[in-house]
Amino acid sequence: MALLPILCYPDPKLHKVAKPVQAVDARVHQLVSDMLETMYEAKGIGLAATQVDVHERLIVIDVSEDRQQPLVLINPALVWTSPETHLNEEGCLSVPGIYDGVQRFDAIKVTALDGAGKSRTLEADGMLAVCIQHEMDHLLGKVFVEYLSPLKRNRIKTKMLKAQREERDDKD
Ligand code: K1U
Ligand code: ZN
Repeated sequence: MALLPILCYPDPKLHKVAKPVQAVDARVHQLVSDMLETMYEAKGIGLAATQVDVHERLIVIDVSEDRQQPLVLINPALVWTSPETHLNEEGCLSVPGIYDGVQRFDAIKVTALDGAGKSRTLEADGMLAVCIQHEMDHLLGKVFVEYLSPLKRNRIKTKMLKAQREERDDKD
């Protein structure tokens, strides 16, 4: 197992579009294991492969209270969305310390391969539905701040760059 570095906004690599996973083999099992360890260590409820600079369609999620119910979605596809949407407070491990509202579908249906490569259909609502939509956006190269106004986004970009500069300077 290994902790993977998480890309931070506005890293341009966060905007790469992920390609389908070709085979759920030993390499993918290792990646899933490393991503779960990274997500739990960062206290996140989800993580997309894009965020660890792997541009393949793979996400891990755990929205459970006990943090013992990992969900692995490989090559996820949205097959149904509810007509209703609502505004949700979101955060992102790639944009630390920033939380804002994003409009998401209330309920969704997703098909994907699980960690064993088996085909699954998942119906989700609540936090799970929000998290799946947030992670699937990452696979398309979209970060949640892109739903915000250009003014807010530019402020966030400036704040992130300043924090990254200060972190680099502290290391020197
Ligand atoms: O993709 C990520 O960076 C993970 C992200 C997932 C997410 C959180 C909230 C709404 C949608 C998707 C996080 O886990 S951010 C950290 C976190 O644990 C959290 C933040 C706000 C609300 C709930 C959890
Ligand atoms: Zn995120």
